[in-house]
Amino acid sequence: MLNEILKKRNIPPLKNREEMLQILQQEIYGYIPPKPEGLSWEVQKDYIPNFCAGKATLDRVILSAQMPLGTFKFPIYVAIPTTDKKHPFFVNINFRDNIPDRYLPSEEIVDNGFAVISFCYKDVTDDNDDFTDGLAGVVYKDGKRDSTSAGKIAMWAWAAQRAMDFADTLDCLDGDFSIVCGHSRLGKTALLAAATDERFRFAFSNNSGCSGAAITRGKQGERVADICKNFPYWFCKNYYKYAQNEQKMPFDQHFLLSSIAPRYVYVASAQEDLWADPQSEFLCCVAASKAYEQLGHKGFVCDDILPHAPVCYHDGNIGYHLRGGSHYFSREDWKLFINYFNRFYKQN
Ligand code: GTR
Repeated sequence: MLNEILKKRNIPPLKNREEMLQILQQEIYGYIPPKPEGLSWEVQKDYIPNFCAGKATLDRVILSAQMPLGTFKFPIYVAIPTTDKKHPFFVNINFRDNIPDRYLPSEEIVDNGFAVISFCYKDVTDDNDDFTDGLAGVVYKDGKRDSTSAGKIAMWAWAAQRAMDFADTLDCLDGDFSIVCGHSRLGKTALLAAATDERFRFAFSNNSGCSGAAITRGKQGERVADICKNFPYWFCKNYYKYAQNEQKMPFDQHFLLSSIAPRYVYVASAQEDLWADPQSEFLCCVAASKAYEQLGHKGFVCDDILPHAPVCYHDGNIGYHLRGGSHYFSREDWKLFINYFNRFYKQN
């Protein structure tokens, strides 16, 4: 049944990872800015003393990246459980710099044994069409970009990769169990960060929808024309040509999930989030499964029916859940992802 539904969507066949990454960057997000020529940092220890009743430490770390047109600095927040072991960890791209935040239940996460490195996306570059602000200012001369230059999503993804550079230097973190995550526009960002950086072992995208984890062709709610009208600066300029012209896209969003294979990718949907379209997010998992199977892994293991909340598919390297309720990064999403993660943690 699912194959029949997908066939009607008329999505292009998968290609090899390198080709898909080129297409995704060239046609949707723009090329991620270059790695910095140098990265240094300054640690502000115990930024919040007695964090989580003393179960963790919280430092604020200012990263300084040397970029083509100057040095760019932004803060990250590093919460590490005080237990003496190597911790799996999240790199969380957040809407705000609150710690904890309504989308980031730090104490529950720490209680489950994870460290969390988070940053506020607007500390990287503003969520608007100003390409002179923050990171954009040290990448583009006078804010001018061409058809394949990074949009803002690619810049936020770059920042997640710099947070990973810092994580790589910490002995108390278990580099084999890193997760990049975000919600909505930042869920799209988390997927792109993982697709283009193999150091992320897991990607967890919550309600990422259009131009994220949802198949575009035949989608309900937001389409390329909507997102390019409302948020053109999230993408490269090439993407605009597909507004009202999606059949011409030489890709669909299953390229994004497939570029993460054989690493783990988790797609979380919400029943009432029709703008994101849970069914199209689910179908994207189905369509990406082949990339995993070709690499000898379990891809997406699900029943041959469209999902109804509540449902979890946690058996394969692609995980999925559909919960009740609306567009939100809820504790339930975190809990279900952690259940999924724990099935694979330390197994290999
Ligand atoms: C919406 C946008 C979505 C989603 C969301 C968000 O307005 O249409 O694609 O990303 O914003 O990030 O909250």
